[in-house]
Amino acid sequence: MDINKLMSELEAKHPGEKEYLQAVREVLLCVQDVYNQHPEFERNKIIERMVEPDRIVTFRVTWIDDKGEVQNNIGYRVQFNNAIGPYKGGIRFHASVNLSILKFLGFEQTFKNALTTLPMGGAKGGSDFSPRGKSDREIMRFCQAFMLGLWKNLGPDRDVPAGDIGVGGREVGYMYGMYKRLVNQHDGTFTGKGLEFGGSLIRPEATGFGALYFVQSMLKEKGDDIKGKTIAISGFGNVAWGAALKATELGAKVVTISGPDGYIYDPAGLDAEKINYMLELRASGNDVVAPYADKFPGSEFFAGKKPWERKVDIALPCATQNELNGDDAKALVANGVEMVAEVSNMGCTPEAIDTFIASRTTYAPGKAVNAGGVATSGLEMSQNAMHLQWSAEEVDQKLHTIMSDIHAQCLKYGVESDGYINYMKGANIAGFMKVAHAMMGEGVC
Ligand code: 2IT
Repeated sequence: MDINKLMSELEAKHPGEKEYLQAVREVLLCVQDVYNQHPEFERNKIIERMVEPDRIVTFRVTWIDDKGEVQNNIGYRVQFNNAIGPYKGGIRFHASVNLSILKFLGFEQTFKNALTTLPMGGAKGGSDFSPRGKSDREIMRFCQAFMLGLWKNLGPDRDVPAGDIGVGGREVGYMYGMYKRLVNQHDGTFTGKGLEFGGSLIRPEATGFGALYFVQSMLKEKGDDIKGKTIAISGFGNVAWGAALKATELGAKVVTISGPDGYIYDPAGLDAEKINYMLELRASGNDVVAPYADKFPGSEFFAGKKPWERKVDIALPCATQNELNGDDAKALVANGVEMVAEVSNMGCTPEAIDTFIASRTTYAPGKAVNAGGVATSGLEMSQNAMHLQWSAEEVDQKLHTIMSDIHAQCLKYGVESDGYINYMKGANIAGFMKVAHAMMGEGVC
């Protein structure tokens, strides 16, 4: 594999798609050695086929706001790879959404879904629509208009979307409701649905819970335990909430959360009331965390800053891509951080990852750490297909098993000669091998 040649060809074909090119480069660097041991991959142009999405659907989303004005947004669905199973992946509503971001997410999703052990291909969708400050009716009208553009490409064995940034249970409900009307079938296409209409117990918690189970596995591997550890979390959405909930339950102390406005430092640590308050902050639709400091004395708000300047044992980026850069990584390492687990997709920049690996800081990538979310989506699909509903205990137990299986896959391919576990390498190779073998088995098509 000639990475420089592959990358310059991709850059020429897709100029300026920086997040997509970043995600591809990371995977290529990790898999090149294994790839070179398989001349049949090269002969079948596996990598050239894998880095290109199967299909991209783009559509205009027109809706009417509360003032009666016509609004236009762009909708996308990137169906990346369905070698392993039907396309599966979330939908993101955020002003920053563009094709590069959705392609990087769809690409990552393909390997992540492979790691879950469940039969799911990779996809991602979304819109540049910003939910910030929108009324409930506006959100509903937007979701319905979005579905009008996308429904024909979906189906339980074709493509099953879910939530992501800006898309939670409410938005999934509005989209699924419209989809159901259009196809005249209640076929479960969408995960993260309400419990009354096919949703799975534990799905809202699953990304954060799964991440903490993965962190527990990593700590156990080092002969360590999570009890008493201090944790910096970024973000305050669904993922940060689930992570804070489980970390606290396991006896760790979460001392930060953050938003686009800055971060909160709460030396006393989050508790049940404070974690619930995250949901209130989110539901306000204002996308800010500053009010936390007014509500909980002893905590402090740092405007325009990121939580990575704090001395903590474990850092859990839970907000968005590239939220932790090289300087942030240096600050964390200088403060003696023991472990960094990306809960957001591609939460760390390449410079940050290099810093962690060079300093032998335990670091794990999003596609391993946050796979519990989509894994539980896979469990929701199974329940829908069987027309039944599992108990929370049953789902949680399966989630546990899947996360330790992912950890084992990382170990299989990620242990370096000095004993350092390179989780990035392990996760990328394990995910890649499964997709590559599936593609080989299905022939050149
Ligand atoms: O990034 C992700 O894995 C998700 N947003 C969840 C995808 C899913 O289909 O549950």
